[in-house]
Amino acid sequence: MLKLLGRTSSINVRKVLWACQELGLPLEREEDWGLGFRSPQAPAFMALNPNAQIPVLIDDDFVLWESNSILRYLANAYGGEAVYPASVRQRAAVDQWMDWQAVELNPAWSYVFHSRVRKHPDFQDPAALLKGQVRWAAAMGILEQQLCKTQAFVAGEHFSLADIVIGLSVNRWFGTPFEHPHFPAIEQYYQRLGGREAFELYCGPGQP
Ligand SMILES: N[C@@H](CCC(=O)N[C@@H](CS)C(=O)NCC(=O)O)C(=O)O
Repeated sequence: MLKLLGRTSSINVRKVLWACQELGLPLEREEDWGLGFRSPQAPAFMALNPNAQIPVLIDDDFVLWESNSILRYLANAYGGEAVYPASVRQRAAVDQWMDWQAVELNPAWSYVFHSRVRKHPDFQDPAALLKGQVRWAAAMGILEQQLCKTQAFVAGEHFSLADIVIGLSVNRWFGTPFEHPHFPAIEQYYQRLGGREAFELYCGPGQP
């Protein structure tokens, strides 16, 4: 049985939950790790992930961290070709958008999210907040262009792992209160994802 460590309020934990739902994989979850629960700095947790971060996946004696790597592992190990295509180029496109989410988009929202959602006292500088909003919107502008091209999903006409990580990121965009620029293709994409069962479970009000 697959086991997942991490609180469901974490966007990175919800990536794994969404992927398991798409792949029809049963999952046992240890809720009480992360912000508001047991600290991932605990030696028992750090023995699993030295970064002291959630999520961590345990599959028998195999331990894996980094949410996007976990998604790729699940698709590779459990017949996920429908969401992680075998074709080298199609797969590379999925990887590209997953990596972009992790290294470009995720850092772009950091200040605004900590300020407006977490309401962290260290993230309340108005100039830095404005700068963060501009940076986040610029990254979302890149996504808008891509969705204008595909008119469907992030890496093309079919739903893929990239849509799990980008879908949750778009959900965070709409769930973070500030004046958003209007991105029609992203709005349509968000509605398109709304037809999926996992989206109803892991996105939406109260789960930015
Ligand atoms: N690159 C990592 C980032 C993981 C990450 O930032 N996890 C956050 C939650 S989203 C965390 O562990 N926060 C500390 C905590 O909840 O105590 C991944 O994608 O798995």
